Amino acid sequence: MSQTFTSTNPARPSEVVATLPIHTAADVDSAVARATAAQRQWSRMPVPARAEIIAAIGGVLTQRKAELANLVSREAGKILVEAGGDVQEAIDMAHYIAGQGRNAWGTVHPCEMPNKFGFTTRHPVGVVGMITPWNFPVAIPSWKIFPALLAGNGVVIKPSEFAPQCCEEFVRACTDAGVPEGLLNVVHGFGDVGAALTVHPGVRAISFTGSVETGRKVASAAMEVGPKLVSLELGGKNAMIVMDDADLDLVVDGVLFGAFGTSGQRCTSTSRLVAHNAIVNELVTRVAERTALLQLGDPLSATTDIGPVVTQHSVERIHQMVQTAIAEGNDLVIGGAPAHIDGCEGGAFYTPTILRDTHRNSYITRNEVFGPVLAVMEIDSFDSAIETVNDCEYGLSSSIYTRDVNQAMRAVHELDTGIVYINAPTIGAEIHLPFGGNKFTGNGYREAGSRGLEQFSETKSVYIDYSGKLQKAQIDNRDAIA
Ligand code: UN1
Repeated sequence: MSQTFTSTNPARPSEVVATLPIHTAADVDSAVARATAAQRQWSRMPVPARAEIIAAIGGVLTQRKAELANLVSREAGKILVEAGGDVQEAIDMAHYIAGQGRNAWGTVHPCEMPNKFGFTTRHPVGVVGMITPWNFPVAIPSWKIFPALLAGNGVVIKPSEFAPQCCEEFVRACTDAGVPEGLLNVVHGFGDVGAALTVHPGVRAISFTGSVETGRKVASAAMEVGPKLVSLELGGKNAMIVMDDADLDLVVDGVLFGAFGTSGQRCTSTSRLVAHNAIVNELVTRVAERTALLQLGDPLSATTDIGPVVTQHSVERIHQMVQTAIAEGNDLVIGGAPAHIDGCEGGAFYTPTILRDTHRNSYITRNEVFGPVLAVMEIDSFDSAIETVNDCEYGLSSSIYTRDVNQAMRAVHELDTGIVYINAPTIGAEIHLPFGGNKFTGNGYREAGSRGLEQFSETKSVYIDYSGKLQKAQIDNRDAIA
């Protein structure tokens, strides 16, 4: 009988959501063996046939959307509309990836010499190991699992111990829709299970989403035993620029959603507000007024705007970071305290928090909080805004509010982030565009969109010579021309 652990409701920790096994390295071994055995057959199926199964998963998820959203809300603490969005993102991903199964699978190229041409095609890597976070417990597994399956791989996924049941139910939807037995496996537990998966010789690619600290360990451990493809999707310290010509009504709505949506626990959450000094006072006043009206509470209740953060430990960490900012001289505008909610005993609630007078070297503008905390910085020009945003070790998402199209387009070129929004907050990426970032945010891969298959497939370049003679590249064609 294996040992077990429980996942609990962040809003009411006494409520156990699920009890799951703590898997061991031996369980990881069997999961990889099952995936390896099933992958052979799967990789021989035509890509459009694999795509049809992924489309069917989209159908099952659609039928189960309400039920799954309820689980996401109870296990990850998201308010219901956002929990529905999490599931919807996986549905969108299923249909997008299914479509890619009937799309180009490579490129065709003319060759240097007559009667010869070249093309590229994709091949599966084999078995892919995935380590996923709790903050998008359905969407993020879908970004990884669907392209990995389409590319012809087997999968072993280790979800976060804080949202394991969401992954279980997601994988159940996949197998109910026709994913063959053994191809897609879940292992549960803590860091040592992720570590066993990372270094497993049968795992040819590792796809990790989480903190920079763990990402570093995953990458170095994987490369020690490599060769492996390692794709990392790590932190962010996303900034929103507000210029003096911005539509402030629009900005206020955008700040509230970007900074406090999902309790600030998206990799893409707006955590720096880089505001022009001509409008900063009015903007902060208006955002603070609206923040004061936000209802913190049970995420299952329709009147709640902001749910809990993931754990009590997270509350303590966030509070510690806010205290450090205040001790450094930053001005607390609103929030800055854990909260108690009636009917949610022991719930992990933190009040939405705004800090002012922060600058480029402040602790709070350089470190990812992963909670509802916004640091306001003042700038006096477009150039200083860009410099301020780019002076950061992360490069995931950024945004600019301006009515000046020239300024907006310059920002697109100059912001050093993988995602840029114009007149919208830093969150809300759609799955048919590549998702990911620069600098410490990742290692060059992108998830979803046209590049989503890259981390799960190898490109093969093929040359076909039908001239019936030996043709020497770089040599014969030159002779012919001379
Ligand atoms: C994440 O925070 O890890 O762009 C993913 C967004 C969502 C995905 C966020 N569609 O905000």
